[in-house]
Amino acid sequence: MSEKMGKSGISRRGLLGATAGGAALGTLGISGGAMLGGATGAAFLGSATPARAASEVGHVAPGELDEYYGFWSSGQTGEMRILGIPSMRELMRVPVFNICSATGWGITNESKKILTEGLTQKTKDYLAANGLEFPRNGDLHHVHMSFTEGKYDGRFLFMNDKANTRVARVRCDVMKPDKIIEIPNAKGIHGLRPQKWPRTNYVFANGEDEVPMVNDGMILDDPSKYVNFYTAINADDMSIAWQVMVTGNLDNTDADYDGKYAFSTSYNSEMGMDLADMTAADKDHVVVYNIAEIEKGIAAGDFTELNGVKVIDGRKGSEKNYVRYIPIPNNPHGCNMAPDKVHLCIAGKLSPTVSVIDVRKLDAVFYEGADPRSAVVAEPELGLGPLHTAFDGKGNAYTTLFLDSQVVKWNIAKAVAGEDPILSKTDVHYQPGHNSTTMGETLDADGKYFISMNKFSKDRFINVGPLKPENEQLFVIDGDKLNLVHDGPTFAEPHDSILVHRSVVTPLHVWKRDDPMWEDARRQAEADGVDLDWGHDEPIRDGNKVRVYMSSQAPMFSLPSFTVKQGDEVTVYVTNLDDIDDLTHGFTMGNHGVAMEVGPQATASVTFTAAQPGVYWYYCQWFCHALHMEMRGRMFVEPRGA
Ligand code: CUK
Ligand code: CUA
Ligand code: CA
Repeated sequence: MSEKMGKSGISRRGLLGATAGGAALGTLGISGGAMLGGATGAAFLGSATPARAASEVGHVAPGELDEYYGFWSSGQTGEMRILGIPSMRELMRVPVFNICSATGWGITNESKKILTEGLTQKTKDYLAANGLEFPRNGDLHHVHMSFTEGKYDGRFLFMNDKANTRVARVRCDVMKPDKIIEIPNAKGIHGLRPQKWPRTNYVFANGEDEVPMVNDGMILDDPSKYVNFYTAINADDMSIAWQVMVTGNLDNTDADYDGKYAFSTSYNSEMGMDLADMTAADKDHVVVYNIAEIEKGIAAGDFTELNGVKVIDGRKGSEKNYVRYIPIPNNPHGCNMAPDKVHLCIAGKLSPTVSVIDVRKLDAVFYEGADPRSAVVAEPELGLGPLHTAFDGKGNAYTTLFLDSQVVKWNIAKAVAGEDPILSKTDVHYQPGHNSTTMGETLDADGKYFISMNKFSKDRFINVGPLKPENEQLFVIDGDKLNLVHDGPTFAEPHDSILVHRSVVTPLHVWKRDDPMWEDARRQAEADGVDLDWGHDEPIRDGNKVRVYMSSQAPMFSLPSFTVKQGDEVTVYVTNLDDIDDLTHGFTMGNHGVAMEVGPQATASVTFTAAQPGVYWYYCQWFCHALHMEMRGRMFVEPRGA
C-alpha cells in the first residue's frame, strides 16, 4: 500500500495505526485474505448441534406450510425473493429491477411501462444513447413492508435500487411491482424504510453517493460543492414529497414509532472522495430528521425547487430545526429502531460499538439546544465490525459482527444501565451483514426466529467455481441460546430480509379481470372493438402496426396461426381464460427474444418487429397441461412486396 496523503493532511498509514477502528479497517479493506482465513468452521461444527431436535422446531414436513413469509432482497440480481420460514425454501422470485426470461418482466408492454414511466428525462436520454429503454440491472438491498400503527399491514413492499437510484413498490395482492420511480437529485439510493407511525405515508430513502450541487460536468474536486439528499416518497402514489439536503453521505435509515423522527447513518461525514478521506475522522454521525418541522418548512415555502422536487436545506450550519447531527463512531452502518419504541441502535462498523439513542431525548436536542450526544444513552463494546441489529421484542438485540464472523446477543436495558450487556456470541459462516428476526422491525416482534445473512460461504459447500454463493443461517431464538436449524446457500446477493407472519399477507390465487396492470391493453382493445377476453380472429391493422388478440385455455391458444407482413410492428395480446389456481400459461415467439407469463385470468402483451419473412412458431412456455407441448401456433410473415 502506498503512503498517500489524504486531503485532510493525515497519512493513511497514520490513520490505520491510530485507532481500533483503523485496525478494523485494515482487516476489512486491505487484507481481505487474512480476514477470511481466520474463520472458525471447525469450532462451529462442534458447537452447532441444536439443543432440541430439528424435528421439534424449525422443521416443515412436506405438505405442511410455513408460518412466516420471508421477503428477501437479492442485491445485484435486482429481484425480490419470497421464502418460507422456517423451511427456508425459496418459493418465488419477483423480478423488479431486472429483466426476467421466465415472466417477461422487462419484455412485456405492461412491465416496460412500469420500468420506464418513472425515469427522469435525463436518464431516458442517456439510456437511449446506449440503445436502452430502461436500465438492465438493479441492486436491490432493502425490502420493507408498509405499516399501519407500527405493524405490518400487508399492502405493499418497498425496495431500493442502489445502481440506478430507483425505488419500487410491489403490490402484496399479486406480488408484482406496480411503480418504479427514479429519485431526482440523489445518487445511489441505499437505505430505505417506510414510516411506521401513524401509517406509511412516507417511504424514506437515502442517497448514498454525494454529487456536486449542480452536476453539469463543471465541478469535480471541490468537496464543498458536493451535497447529499434524503428523500421522502409519498407511499400512496409514489411521488416525491420532499428532499432534505444534508452534509455527509447517507447509508442506512429507519424511522421511529411516534411518527416524529427519521434517521440516517453517514459513514462519510468527512465528505471525502476516496477511502482515506472517508475514514479520516474518528466520528461520523447520525442525521436526525424532524418530520413535522420539515413539513412546516415546506408549507412555509422554505425550500428550493430542484428538478421538480422541493428541497429543504438541512446542511450543517443551518440554524433551522429540520435536522440534527449526532456524532457517532466510526463509519457507522446499520440503523435499527427497537420495537420498545425507545431505542435506536447504530452499528459502529469500524468501531466495535453499537450506539444506543433514546429517541425520547431528541426533543431536547432540537428544541432546548441540548448536546446531540446527550441522546446517546449507551455505547456498548460488542465485537469487531458490527453491521446490523435485530430485535426479539423482549428487550434483547442481536448484532452481526462482520469481522468476528459472529452474532452477539445483548440486552439493551443492561447496556443503558452501564452493565455488561452481552448474553452470548454465536459463530456464523461467514462475515454476516444483515440479520432479521420474525416481525422484529414491528410492534409485533415475537422473538421466534433469527436469520444471519452471511456474505461468504467459502468452504461450506461443494465447489461451484470461483464465484461462490452467499450463506444464510436460520436460528430458533425462543430460548436462551441461538439454535441453528437451517444453513444454506443463496445466489447473489441478498442483503436484507424481513420475516412476516403469514396472517399478514393474503395474495390472490387468480388475477381479477379488472386489474389495472393491463389497463392499456383494455383501452386499446376497446378502441379496436375487440373483446379482450376472447380475442379476435384477424389481426387489427393500423398502418404497419398490427395488433393480434388471442386467448389461452389449456391446452390451446384461440389463434392457431396469424399472418402479418414483413416489417410490421406486431403486438400480441394474450388473455388467460383459465380460472384455476396455478394454471399459468406463457407466450414465447420463437427467435424473437420474446416470452411472457400470463397468469390465470390475466392479460399480457408484447411488441416486436416481424423483420424476416417466414413461418415462426409461438408456444406456451409454462407447463400447463398434458398437451402443453402441443400448445403452439404459427406466425406467418409475408414478404413486404407480396
Ligand atoms: S447494507 Cu448490505 S450488509 Cu446495503 Cu443494508 Cu448492510
Ligand atoms: Cu399453456 Cu403451457
Ligand atoms: Ca468516516
